[in-house]
Amino acid sequence: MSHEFAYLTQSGFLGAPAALPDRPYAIAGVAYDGATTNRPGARFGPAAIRAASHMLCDAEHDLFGVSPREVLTDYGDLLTPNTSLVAMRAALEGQAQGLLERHHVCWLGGDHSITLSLLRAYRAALGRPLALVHFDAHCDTWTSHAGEPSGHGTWVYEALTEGLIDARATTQIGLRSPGSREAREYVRAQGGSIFDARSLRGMTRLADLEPVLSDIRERVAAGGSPPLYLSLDIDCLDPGFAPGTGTPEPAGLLPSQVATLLEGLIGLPFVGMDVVEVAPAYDHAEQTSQLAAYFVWTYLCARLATGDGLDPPARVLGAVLRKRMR
Ligand SMILES: [Mn+2]
Repeated sequence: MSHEFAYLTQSGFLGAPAALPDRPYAIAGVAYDGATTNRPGARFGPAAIRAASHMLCDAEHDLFGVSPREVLTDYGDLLTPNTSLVAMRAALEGQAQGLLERHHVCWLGGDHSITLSLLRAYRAALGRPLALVHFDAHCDTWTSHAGEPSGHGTWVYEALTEGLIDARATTQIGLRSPGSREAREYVRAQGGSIFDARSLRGMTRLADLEPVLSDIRERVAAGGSPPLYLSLDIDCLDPGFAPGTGTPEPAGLLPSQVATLLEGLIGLPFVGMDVVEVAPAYDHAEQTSQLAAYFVWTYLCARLATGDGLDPPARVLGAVLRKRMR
């Protein structure tokens, strides 16, 4: 059976087959949107991102020259109730830990509240705080969710408070939403780094964006190379490119800026990533889900091409992967 035919008959991300425990990389959906503050619908994000990924065909990357198709499996959407945030988290954290101990996982949201559960699972599995690269229009360091303790805009604050991430090894990119200065600059006040959207206007070449990449590299090195997690809220992009999201903020990043940064983030100890807040009901021509799929694919190809991200917790030997790449 040719790959092309197999791809047409598989519904997983990039046509990946379901639930193969020996494959090093995995996709898992978290179809929860009960913690959104504005427009709901991100529960349909994972399905839309998977469908959009099929546009990438054989998935061979034009820069990295690799395809993740033969090393990828897709677990579908995890069994999480849409009843309450507490119930979702209780269901998600155990499933997430089981998957991330076996695979290098890309998680498809869902709203951004899922990331706190994922970071808790990584922190428990790894035994140390993580470094974080966080693309978003929003700081997500608010201390309450309309009077409740947790929502989709509080997870960075909670992750810092719980010691899940190392503030000095945390970088936020694309921030621009309204909010108090205290919330917007919280990560910087804790010792982390913020490249807001205004500071990146007009910076489209790799050379322009090199200071962002250098800052991340220096922070990870200074922290003793902690495991690095990428959380990519699709609303980091300008809504002209990515309208299909719950809390759009004008004057955002360009897709090419995000792609350049993802391509440049090689040689770093990544352990996983998520892309969140894709809400297909507000999308046009599937452009938001296509960008989300493109970014997950870019991330996977960067890891695969460079051998990043094969350290624990993924119980996968680099030799297995290199054999598959030959
Ligand atoms: Mn956001």
